[in-house]
Amino acid sequence: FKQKTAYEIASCLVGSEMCIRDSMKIIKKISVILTSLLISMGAAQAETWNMALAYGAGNFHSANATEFANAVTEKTGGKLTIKTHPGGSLFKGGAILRAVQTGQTQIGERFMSAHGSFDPLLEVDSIPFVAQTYEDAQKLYKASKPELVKGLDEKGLVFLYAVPWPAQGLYSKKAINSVSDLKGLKFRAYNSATIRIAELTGMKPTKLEAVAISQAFSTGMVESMITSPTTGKNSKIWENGVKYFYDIAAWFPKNMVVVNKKAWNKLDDATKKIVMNQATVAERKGWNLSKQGNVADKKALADAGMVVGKVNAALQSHFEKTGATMAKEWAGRAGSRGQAVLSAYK
Ligand code: PCA
Repeated sequence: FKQKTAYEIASCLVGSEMCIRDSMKIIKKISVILTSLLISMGAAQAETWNMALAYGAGNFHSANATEFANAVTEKTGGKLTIKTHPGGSLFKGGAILRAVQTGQTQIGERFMSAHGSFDPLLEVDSIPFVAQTYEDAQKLYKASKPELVKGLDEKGLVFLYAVPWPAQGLYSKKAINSVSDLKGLKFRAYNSATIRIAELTGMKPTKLEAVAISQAFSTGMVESMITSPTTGKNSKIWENGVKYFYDIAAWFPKNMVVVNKKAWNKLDDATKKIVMNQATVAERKGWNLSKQGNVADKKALADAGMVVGKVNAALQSHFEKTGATMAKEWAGRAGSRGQAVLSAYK
């Protein structure tokens, strides 16, 4: 068909009579060829997704996400290229979920428990003392995942995978030996749960993204925080006058990777399958990296000269009471969905 049309076009160029006679027919054939060419180009059209990451390139979540992105790009033969943008360079942490939801970018990783107003279930992994080991964190994840995925789906987001941070502990410039040592401390918070802990223990919270930690401590804007040994290590927190890390292992909050649903629906089934398979791989790798960091990064704090230890019994029970209050408050916000998730976990 193409050869014949080419011959007809050529005969037009030399001004044959056939061309003049059949010009309409030939134009139609040319348009059929052009259209089919365009359609086949469209089907093979490569998609590029920009992946917004809040944490620095050296962070294990970002490194894991970059491996995931590269694996998808490679395994789809470039049909779907994912480019990562670490350190909040595309969108700041607090803006990522909304940016993905509204399609300003196609994919992003976000700290789940900072979005209780989006869905209270996203906060389930930050209720203090509910899950204090990786094993329990995994169980809580399993129990909450179906409901979480559903909640995100209803809001136009496709869930890919979630990875926990190492256990959350208390950092402070000065030693904390009693409940009264907490009073009035300028405290860096990262979600509603950490703001609430500060309120219930008499500290003064300021909510800040992880990328702002070093500066906030060095300028004296804050003097304590609760986060992982990893985030303390990545912020070289000892360089900003922070001497103490209390390993209370209060909870294991997670980051999740989500995709804009419209962008997702543009993919063909084979590509979707590759993305989901690589998400499973990334989730497994991420949990292992987190476990390794939970040990190695605590050691790094100690190696840098920080005092790494536990809080005393009176403080421990004070934090546990605070946790119990917060669990009740959360149950009130999360309603029957939350109740169902917690009973499944238990
Ligand atoms: N690091 C992040 C969230 C939890 C963590 O361990 C932060 O401090 O913002």
